[in-house]
Amino acid sequence: SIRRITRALISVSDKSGLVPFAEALAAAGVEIVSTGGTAAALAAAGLPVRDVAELTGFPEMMDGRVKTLHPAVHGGLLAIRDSAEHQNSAKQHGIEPIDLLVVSLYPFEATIASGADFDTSIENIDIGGPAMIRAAAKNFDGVAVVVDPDDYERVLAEMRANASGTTIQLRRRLAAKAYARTAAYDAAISRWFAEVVKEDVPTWRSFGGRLAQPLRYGENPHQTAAFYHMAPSRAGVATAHQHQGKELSYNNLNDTDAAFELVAEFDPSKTAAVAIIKHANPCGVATGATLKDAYEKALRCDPVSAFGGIIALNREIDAEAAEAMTQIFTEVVIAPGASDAAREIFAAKKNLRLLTTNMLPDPRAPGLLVRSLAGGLLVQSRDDAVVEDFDLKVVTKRQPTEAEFADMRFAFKVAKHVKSNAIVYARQGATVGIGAGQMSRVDSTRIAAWKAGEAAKTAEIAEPLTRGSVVASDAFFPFADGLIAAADAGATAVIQPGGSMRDEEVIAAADARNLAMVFTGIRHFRH
Ligand code: 93A
Repeated sequence: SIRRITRALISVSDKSGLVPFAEALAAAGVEIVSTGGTAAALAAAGLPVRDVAELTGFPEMMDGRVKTLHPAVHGGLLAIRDSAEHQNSAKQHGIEPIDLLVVSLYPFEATIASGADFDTSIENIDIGGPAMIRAAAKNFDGVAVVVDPDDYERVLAEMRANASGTTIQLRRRLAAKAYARTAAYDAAISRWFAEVVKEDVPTWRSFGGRLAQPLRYGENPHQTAAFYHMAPSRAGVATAHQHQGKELSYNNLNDTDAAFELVAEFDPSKTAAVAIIKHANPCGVATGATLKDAYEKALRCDPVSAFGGIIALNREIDAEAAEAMTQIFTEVVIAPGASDAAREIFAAKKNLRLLTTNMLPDPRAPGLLVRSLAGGLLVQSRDDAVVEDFDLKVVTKRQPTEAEFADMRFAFKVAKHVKSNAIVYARQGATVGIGAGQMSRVDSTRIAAWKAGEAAKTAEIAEPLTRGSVVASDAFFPFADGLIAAADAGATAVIQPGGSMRDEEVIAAADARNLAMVFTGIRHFRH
């Protein structure tokens, strides 16, 4: 619904854009109430303004620490407009409604950035401002809250269009932004304070996490680390139950997450699937009729690397799969569940950590990924693209066979979970060669084929398993060389995003070797 603005409380440290905004409000007949410095700035510009002290009946005191912390202010912000009881209380106590709150907080972030001393930093922690912002945002149904001068024009535009009123849609958006502002503000304060008191692993972390597990160390023993849980929206490592084994380490947790996200790509009602992970990259992934079958196929891809690996499965683990997995040393096993018989088999391996989650995460679910870099955070939506949803375009003269199509989809799914540049050879629902994390695509292609050759030697197979395989590339081949290397290794079909300037050259090279190739139009970089 539309709510008319008749009274605004403006209390801003950042006074940019203040005067023209207040002028427009005054011209629309809005009464303006302000705190000391803001009121002075408005009065100096010749605008009518009421001092907040007049509203509260108290002067600003204690160096301004107490200015707006009063029922006359908070009642005016919090009273529910459509509640007779709230309106009665307001009337009884002489509380006037405030329909618009405009606050810019004490510049705490800028103060610490300037290298201010401890006492100055403390004095720049705003108390009354966040209290008002949170109150107004909670009462978004009746109050518009502005925490950023960039939003002044948006509010004025709505007021012009709605006879001095704002829409519920705008008020909700402003409320969401308001809570983001107070959260970020408190985050900055808590980060600074934790540094001052030198607390390495606080129980609550300013990004909204709660300490779940202090870790012995991080990626390396000289780094400190901890595992924090956020309000979980997906099944995964953070929601898993650990049945046995030592405490998980930082690297274990990271690898287990990579393994479980990968195996969750395979619908357990259609196929069993197993992924073996080392250093956050898969060293073998396979589907199969049973988990044991899938595990043995996955292991064959790179049995040397699989030692000490992390295994994820997409179904409840049965005894025969548990038996197969305990033949070599494994750090962690994660699955939606494990049968009693399987649990008993694992119990004999004291060091193996067994985790179950009850369910698989949905690969199509939305979500945000956050990574830190010096002085900032990179935030992106998770890669929720799933190959079954793509329109695969055949670009070669030869059409892929049904078997090639199935293996191409499988290989592309795996490639999504391999660090770039990623090349995955697959045959009969199993990876047979994986090239990860190389700076050039052609190197990944050659390394994957070379590893397949090594695996064939270990298994005493005459031919590397890349003969008659398909190959997936997480991004386009910039030149024909990578594709030619894959053809030389014995691949008969290629799946890749396409979109290179030299696509025609790459397609011609495929046609010349009778390869079938499809373009996905979707890229799966992962770093
Ligand atoms: O010290 S405070 O936390 N105590 C308060 O009651 C209070 N009310 C508003 N700081 C308070 N404010 C802040 O004062 C506002 O958030 C704003 O940043 C600043 C505006 O002060 P002035 O109008 O005097 O420049």
